[in-house]
Amino acid sequence: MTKIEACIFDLDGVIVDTARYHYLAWREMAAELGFNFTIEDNERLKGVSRMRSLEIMLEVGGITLDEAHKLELAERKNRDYLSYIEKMTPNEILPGVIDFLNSVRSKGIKTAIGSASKNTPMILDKLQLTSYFDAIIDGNKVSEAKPNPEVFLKGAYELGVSPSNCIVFEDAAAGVEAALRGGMKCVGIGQPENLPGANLVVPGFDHFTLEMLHKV
Ligand code: B16
Ligand code: MG
Repeated sequence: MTKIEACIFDLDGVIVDTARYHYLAWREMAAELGFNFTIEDNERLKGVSRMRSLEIMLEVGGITLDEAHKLELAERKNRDYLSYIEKMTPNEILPGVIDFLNSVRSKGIKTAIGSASKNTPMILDKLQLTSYFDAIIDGNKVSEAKPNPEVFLKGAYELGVSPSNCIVFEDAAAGVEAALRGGMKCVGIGQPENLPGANLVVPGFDHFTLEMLHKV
């Protein structure tokens, strides 16, 4: 049995459902560009960087643009996304998250965020969750996107815990792969068919307890 000393949480889709706001902003942009961007297409954007998300969205529409134009669109999408995020409140924290954070922290298990999002500090602030984490690694601190394990390895390093004693919670296939490549265990949040390789998949934290942590 592995001794779990740290829990590392992805943000979007694990702590809060920001995926729907990302989707609304990308869908509006696709509509302006003249094509339909479906909720199924949006699955491919989960866990990947802003620029890579734009490239996938343009690929779906069969559109090729130069770098300058892509940068402009990525910035515009982020402004639209932020207009949704600005209105977020702690009520949007996903069910069971606060109880789980409190229970692991009360046992001395460290907690970190490992997210691709450059908006992580603002989102945690809106949710009033910043103080629940001993380390916050986000898209501003990494150079390699998931499935590269950099974001989680930096989290383990900042916490002072060996990767083999960490467990990652992820809602995206790229994130599960990143955790496993980093030598960590991974609990998938969502549907098993979207999260191949995860050691366990649950629909959300209201289906996961402290007791289950040591059995993963
Ligand atoms: P931003 P996570 C990821 O966050 C999202 O899943 C992904 O859809 C998004 O493109 C990425 O953050 C970048 O977000 O535009 O806010 O920097 O799931 O790794 O917490
Ligand atoms: Mg995610």
